[in-house]
Amino acid sequence: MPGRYLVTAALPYANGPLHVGHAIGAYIPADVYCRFLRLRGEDVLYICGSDEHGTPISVTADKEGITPQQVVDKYHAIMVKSFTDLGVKFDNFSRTTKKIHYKLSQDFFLKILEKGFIYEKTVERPYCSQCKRFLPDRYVKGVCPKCEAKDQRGDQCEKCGKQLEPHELIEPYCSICRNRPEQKATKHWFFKLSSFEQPLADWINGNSEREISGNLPSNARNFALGWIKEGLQDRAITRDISWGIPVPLKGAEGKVLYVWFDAPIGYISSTMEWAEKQGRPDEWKKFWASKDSRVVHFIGKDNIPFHIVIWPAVLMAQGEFNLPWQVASNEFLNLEGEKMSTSRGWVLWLQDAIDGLGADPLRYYLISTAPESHDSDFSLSEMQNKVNSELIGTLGNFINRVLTFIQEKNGGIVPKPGKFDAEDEKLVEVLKKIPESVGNPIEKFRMSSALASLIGVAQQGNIYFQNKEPWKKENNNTLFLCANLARNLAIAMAPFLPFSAEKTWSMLNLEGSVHEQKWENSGVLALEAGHKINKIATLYVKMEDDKVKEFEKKFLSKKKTEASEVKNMPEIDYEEFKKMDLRVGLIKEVKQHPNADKLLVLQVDLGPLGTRQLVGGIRNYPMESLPGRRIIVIANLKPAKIRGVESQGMLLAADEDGSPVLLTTDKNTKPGAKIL
Ligand code: B3M
Ligand code: ZN
Repeated sequence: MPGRYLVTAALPYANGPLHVGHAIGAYIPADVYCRFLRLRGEDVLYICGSDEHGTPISVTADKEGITPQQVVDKYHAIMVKSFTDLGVKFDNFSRTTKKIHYKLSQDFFLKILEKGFIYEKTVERPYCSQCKRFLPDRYVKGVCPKCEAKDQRGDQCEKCGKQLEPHELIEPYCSICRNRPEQKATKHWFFKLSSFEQPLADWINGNSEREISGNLPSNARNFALGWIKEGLQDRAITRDISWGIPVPLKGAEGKVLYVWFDAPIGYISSTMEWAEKQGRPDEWKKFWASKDSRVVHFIGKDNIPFHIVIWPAVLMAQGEFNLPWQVASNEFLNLEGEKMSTSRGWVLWLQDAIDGLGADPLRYYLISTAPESHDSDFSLSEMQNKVNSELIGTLGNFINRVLTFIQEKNGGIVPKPGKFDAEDEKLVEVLKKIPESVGNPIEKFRMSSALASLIGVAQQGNIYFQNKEPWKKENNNTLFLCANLARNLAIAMAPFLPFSAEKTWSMLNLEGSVHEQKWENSGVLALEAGHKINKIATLYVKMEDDKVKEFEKKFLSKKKTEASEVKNMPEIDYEEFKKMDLRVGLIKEVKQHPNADKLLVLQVDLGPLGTRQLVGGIRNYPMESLPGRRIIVIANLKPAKIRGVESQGMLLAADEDGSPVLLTTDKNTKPGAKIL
């Protein structure tokens, strides 16, 4: 009987484009897994969606000067395009801002509350008196209490992975205005995580009655068991921000569910949405509420705490849905030997990589270097080598060489074989073993070994073809077997290289789609004598040096160039500097720029110089927080029109990762005071 699998990949935050690390962290391996399971005839759903709540979204909205809704609409669309172009094929890609998700998340909350695992408590939380708001999660930064790394966000330390509550940070500061927050009382709802230490340990060790899970990867298992050993603390699952799912209770106005409470519920609500789209609204139950279904999550290692501790505990508390059967947790992908960092700009964006390097070659390289058991590295020159020698030189070469030969020397007809000799038999053995040699590692979530096996088979094919030298004397057996091997490779390629597998299938002039075949049939001799193949097309384009250089210059060396620009900055002498008239200004009034979302129009008191109108790109500051602040102004800059509004000078701000931070004075200096 076929199995049933509900496969998910972490819901990406819709607050920026995806980079290649995201792609290989979850989406590609889950896609390989699902395509493989489907070929094997299993009942499988690949479910995902964008994660559209929480401070990751609202902080981005503040930064870009647009609304959170505009942020998620923009990046949801960008992500969908990248997934489509990369051949990552979901059965449903939902959004956590959908009604169905709001309802399910609120139902989860109420059910767990009713079961006594959620309670209310008034606690002190960081509050910024300057921005006039509480500072949950990413609104506050400081030193990690565990590893002492600086500038860590209030939700999780990037360095050691520790889950944090904002008030635990040492030397906290407001991530928007850098003010030191005060502590202010506020009411929140807490999830009794502490009640689940034993059930979680049992589940992780595979001793739980409710689920099988002895096969969690060791990185995930060790982290979770270590955390449980330290003792699990109850956690607030509500927040004081306006962007999110409202807490469905009287007296909870202005509070929303914590994004990490609602996001994993998105796996279920997205499945429900899928079922509705099928016109069979109850169909989701066979995946989530049936003993014979396996829930498999694919995630990056930073999401381990949530998927192996908090999410299963929430599911246990709720009680109606399957626990994860497997949580395939990938390590990180570095870029050219350095840790990727969106804020520092050291990333390779997925869309740039797909457009510049091609979807299948990119999938090939990423899978072959997948960070499955340790961090790995994306290196463009390594990609060039691997793509040219393995993907093209071995796999592509076998298929193209064999099919071109049949086309040119045998009129495109697969010949009738005679009796096989020992070498023929050896190749038949290799061919018969494809379903296991490539399939078994996929089942064990070892996608890179599976891909290496596939290349190994193509390599055997090349050696055989070369030894047989069918160009010297006619050899029907060789052409027959190689044509069959090409067909079987197309099926075995399909999970990894969906586009070129389909292309191979159509060159072979076979019916239907390669993605609708049976995996076992990659191990049989199914192509019959007399079959006529199609015209040959090139499967892959070689990665030539000049193209690679161009790509590297455009997308990778930018940061290096920026660094060298700093080094080569020209010096100026004091006389030149003295020409600048810098003054202290006092902000009187602030208005939105009529023609530009990201700009503000300020009336600034410069004392003896009078009131000046300035246009500034500081939309990341809440408007109401600005009047009364002191800023530094270049007072003798020639007035200029900025998007139709005159600016009579310029305010100074520091550039923190693209987000301006205002320069101000140490004391309440009088307006117009000169900067010495
Ligand atoms: N959005 C974090 C991330 O994108 C988060 C995952 C949610 S999975 C339920 O890494
Ligand atoms: Zn602040």
